[in-house]
Amino acid sequence: MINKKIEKALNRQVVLEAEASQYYLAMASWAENNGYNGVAAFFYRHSDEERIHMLKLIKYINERGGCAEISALSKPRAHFSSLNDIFQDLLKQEITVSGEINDLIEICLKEKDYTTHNFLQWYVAEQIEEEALARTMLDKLKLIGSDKGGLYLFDRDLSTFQASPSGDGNKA
Ligand code: OFO
Repeated sequence: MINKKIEKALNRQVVLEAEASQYYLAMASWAENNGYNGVAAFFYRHSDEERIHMLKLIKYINERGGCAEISALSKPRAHFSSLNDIFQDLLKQEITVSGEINDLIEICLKEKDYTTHNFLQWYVAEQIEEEALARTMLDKLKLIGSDKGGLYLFDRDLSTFQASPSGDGNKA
């Protein structure tokens, strides 16, 4: 059984994962409307993965005797100036989520909730992967610069690129 502090902290994480899913959906839509269909496919998949992360939390809260809350979400940013802009935002978002996961881990330790602490290790590993991925994409874009051929290939490669190899939430 989780205590109220843990329940509240986990419910906050539900919101963050849901918002991440919405942010990436907005990024996918922008990319699709700007001719980057590969980047759009990447963000549509990433958005789905974040939703799975959210669902995993909801099920955990309920299974452990808590009550998962479904909250209103903030409106995501809809316009971006470039692919670099979008991937900068992706990195920023993932860094924020990593920080929140670390805070959650700290609360678990304070509350001596080792079961939730253990459950959250999957999220810790996931965040490391996702931050690294965003940095790799930014490095690639830096190399490409304004080369149109390079941007074409970048977009094409992303159409089949898995946002996170373990991001389906089922391999935890
Ligand atoms: Fe939910 O994995 Fe990133 O945010």
